[in-house]
Amino acid sequence: QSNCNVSTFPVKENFNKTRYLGRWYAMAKKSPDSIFLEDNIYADFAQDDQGFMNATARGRVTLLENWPTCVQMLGKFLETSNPAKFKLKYRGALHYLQSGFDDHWVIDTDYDTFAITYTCRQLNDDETCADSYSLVFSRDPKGIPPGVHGIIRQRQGQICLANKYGRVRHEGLCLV
Ligand code: AZE
Repeated sequence: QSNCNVSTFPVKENFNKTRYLGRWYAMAKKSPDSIFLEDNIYADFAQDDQGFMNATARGRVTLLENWPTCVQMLGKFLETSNPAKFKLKYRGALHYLQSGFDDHWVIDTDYDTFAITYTCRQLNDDETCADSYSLVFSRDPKGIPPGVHGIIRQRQGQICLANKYGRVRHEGLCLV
């Protein structure tokens, strides 16, 4: 909590891609400064024939005023020397949606119930983060088991985002 230099943030040790695959529902989020997925957010992770992890994220975004619509975003995870730190190349399934290239760090996961991810889009000169987003994922859309709430809270503090999260509503919208 005291050191908010992003290079000191913990990430999952010996991250195992295979165990991470499948569907994750976002239960809480800290949004970046610009437009982002709002609610009913979930992502399906898979591995391509070259071994790269990819994901399809879905959720609602308000593109026109007062008109939230389901969007589909496609992401490919490029690997770095740290197995829990990826470069996420993403684009909208429809051309007018956003595309970009983000860091994507898996801060922690037990593969079976929860995951917490972190992205810093803009570093300050002192290597604290000026524009970040973070998602708390659950395998179960109904919620995360109480037994792991403590570890998630601890990680949120370690990435300097304690109390910065909002709940992600799930109403079964955008599901396929
Ligand atoms: C993420 C993890 C799974 C794959 C992808 C992710 C990122 C998605 C976005 C979406 C932005 C949408 C906007 C729509 C108008 C992190 C959920 C692709 C960055 C702004």
